[in-house]
Amino acid sequence: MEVPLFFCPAFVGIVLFRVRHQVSLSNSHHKLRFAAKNRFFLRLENGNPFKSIRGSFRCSNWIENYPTAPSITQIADAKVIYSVAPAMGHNKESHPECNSRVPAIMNALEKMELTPKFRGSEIIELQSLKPATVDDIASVHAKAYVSGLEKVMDQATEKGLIFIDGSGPTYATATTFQESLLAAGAGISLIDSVVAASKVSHSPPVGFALIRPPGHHAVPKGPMGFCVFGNVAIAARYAQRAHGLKRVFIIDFDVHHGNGTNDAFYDDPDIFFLSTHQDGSYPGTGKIDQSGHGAGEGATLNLPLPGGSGDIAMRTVVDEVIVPCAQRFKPDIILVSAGYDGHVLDPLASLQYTTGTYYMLASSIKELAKDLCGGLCVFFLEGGYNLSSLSYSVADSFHAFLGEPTLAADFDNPAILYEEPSNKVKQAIQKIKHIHSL
Ligand SMILES: *[C@@H]1O[C@H](CO)[C@@H](O)[C@H](O)[C@H]1NC(C)=O
Ligand SMILES: CC(=O)N[C@H]1CO[C@H](CO)[C@@H](O)[C@@H]1O
Ligand SMILES: [Zn+2]
Repeated sequence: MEVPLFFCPAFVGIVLFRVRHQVSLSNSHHKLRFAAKNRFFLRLENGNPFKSIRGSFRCSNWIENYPTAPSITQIADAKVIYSVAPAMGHNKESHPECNSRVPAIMNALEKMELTPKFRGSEIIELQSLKPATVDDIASVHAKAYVSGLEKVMDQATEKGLIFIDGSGPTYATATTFQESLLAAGAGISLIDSVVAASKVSHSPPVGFALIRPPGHHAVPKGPMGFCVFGNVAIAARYAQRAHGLKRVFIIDFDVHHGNGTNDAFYDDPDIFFLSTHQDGSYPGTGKIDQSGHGAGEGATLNLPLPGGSGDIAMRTVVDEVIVPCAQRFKPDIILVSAGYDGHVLDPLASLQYTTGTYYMLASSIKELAKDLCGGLCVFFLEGGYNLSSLSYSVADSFHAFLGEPTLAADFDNPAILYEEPSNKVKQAIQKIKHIHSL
């Protein structure tokens, strides 16, 4: 295999080069083969490979000329800033968490004219991404896990694909370690950008990290449920450490419970974790009475919603739970674990959110950040496994960030919806309001 990305100490200064990434792997049982069509564009500077790489990564469809990094004024004038880390080498055939997810989103953004090419200064793609450092990752995960994962990369290279023990099956390939560092780094870079923009503007752009592998199930001591590193949790710690943003409010609307994020901050009063998820879905954690521990008592809110809950339920949750809870907490920044697997068309769960629900969430959370923390807000891609509902929902979230009307009516088919379990939803909301005195 050929991944000549990280060992070019001879390059001095900044060099732009292109690599065709091609891997073919086999073991005695299966032959695994793929030739990722993506190309890596890396700028290498002299020195330690891990510290010196500024890798900007794009899939071949969107290759254009590279402008120099946007200035702070340019970022401050934008309404959306996104980063792309699609982890093309981290893939398993017919696995829902596959490498076509981010390209599908990019195609939809392109088709709906929601890229910088069509929107000029309103939408910026952050192209100079740094992988997260081991220290960044170790702010959330055990160092032994990080070094252990790096070590098993040899085995993954040899076998093509491995499953990591005890991880509620999470696969790894030869590139998983590096690509997971890049995903976490793509989130961190957005934190830097929106914070810098907020110093010169009262309405900095909303950030969106279009990254994988996802992160919210990854627990401090290991990977779990398709997730390798807790991207949102790592970004929360980074925001505190690098920018003095002490109080972080994390909203997780993925259909599954973000148990990794939950565990990372369970006894931390400064990081509020609020998760809505389908009751009884993977991994079965996030019960309504799990509300934090010790000094962090009350700074975790878990709201399991009954199967079939949809747009009406989520609108009520926003008004009666998310908004009052954030207002009371008074965050310095809002981070979002944005999973799109609660969509009615998603194959992995059975909630009934629609494109319109995701537009409403994006728009409400953006307003909340504007009211409470100078507009500081970054979304992180988590789940979402129907490529079309995933990509249209992300695109319509962009419309919300731009302050433009929703196009949900073009995508949503009300005929496939059935009646929401409104009594059960009402009971769950009453109960959570009681537990958290909302
Ligand atoms: C995704 O949604 C489309 C409708 O937009 C549907 O035709 C397709 O079967 C769905 N795919 C999966 C994997 O659920
Ligand atoms: C909140 C919670 O129950 N978290 C669990 C997430 O999964 C890990 C690994 O199985 C458990 O150790 C945690 O207790
Ligand atoms: Zn999920």
